[in-house]
Amino acid sequence: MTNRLCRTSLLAISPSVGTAGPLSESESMRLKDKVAIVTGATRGIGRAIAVRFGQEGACVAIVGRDQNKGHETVHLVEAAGSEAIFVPADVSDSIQVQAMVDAVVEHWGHIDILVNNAAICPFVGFLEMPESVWEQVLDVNLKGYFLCSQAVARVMVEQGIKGRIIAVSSISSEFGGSQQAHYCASKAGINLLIKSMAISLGPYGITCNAVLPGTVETDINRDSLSCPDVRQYWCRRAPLGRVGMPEDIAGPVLFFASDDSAWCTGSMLVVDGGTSVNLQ
Ligand code: RM4
Repeated sequence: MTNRLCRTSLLAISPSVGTAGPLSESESMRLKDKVAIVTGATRGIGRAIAVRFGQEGACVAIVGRDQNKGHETVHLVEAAGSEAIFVPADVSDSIQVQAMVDAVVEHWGHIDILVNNAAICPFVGFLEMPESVWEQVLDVNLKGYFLCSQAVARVMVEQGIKGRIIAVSSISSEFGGSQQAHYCASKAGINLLIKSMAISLGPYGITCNAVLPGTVETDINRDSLSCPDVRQYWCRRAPLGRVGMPEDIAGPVLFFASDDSAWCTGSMLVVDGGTSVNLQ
């Protein structure tokens, strides 16, 4: 009797629990029928997130500037069993961002999840850094996250959707880098942007969280990781003994996109193989 009561109350709390026994494939999909936007999804971490979301049943808008690579990601999401569209946009341009959000709403009717991921990092020393490069990095990385979040949050609030906004930040938001003062500053700004948004959007049931990756095998890091000494350095620094793969970041982002993180907002989740706790 106690057990039955327990189960009844569990079912009442969580409609997704369903019947006892193993979940069917569609029931176990954590983002079934959700609509997600992933910026910078033409490659790297963004692409891995888009594919993972597709595997979990989400319809995914692939946002980026490279049409060929964007369509490649669309096909990967489709091969994972879901729907995707490529929506070209430069996230640092408010007109293009609004057009992108309008296109997603027109296509699928609503937006449940936004993953801010599009970012650049042209490595350059502080003393040599031109003002234009500083501005470009801050525009794409920080202003881009603001513009996309604001445009998507306005739709979520208007439609009464208790959505999820996730930022791919970086451990560079907490630690400096000699060749990336602009990038570190932009990522630190992203963390406080997300925390502030968590406060503003919490009353609407919208959660805002950040994932902070360490060094990941992507195009941004390709040149530096092609140097065996640099690669070895990062592998030694990480207690888990390796650099990250884009797929290592997709799981933690999925957590913040899913109902499993219902009571998380303003959270900063470091995903770096332990690199940043290994200082001594
Ligand atoms: C990462 C991490 C790496 C850096 C890249 C660009 O998040 O901080 O060390 O090379 O960003």
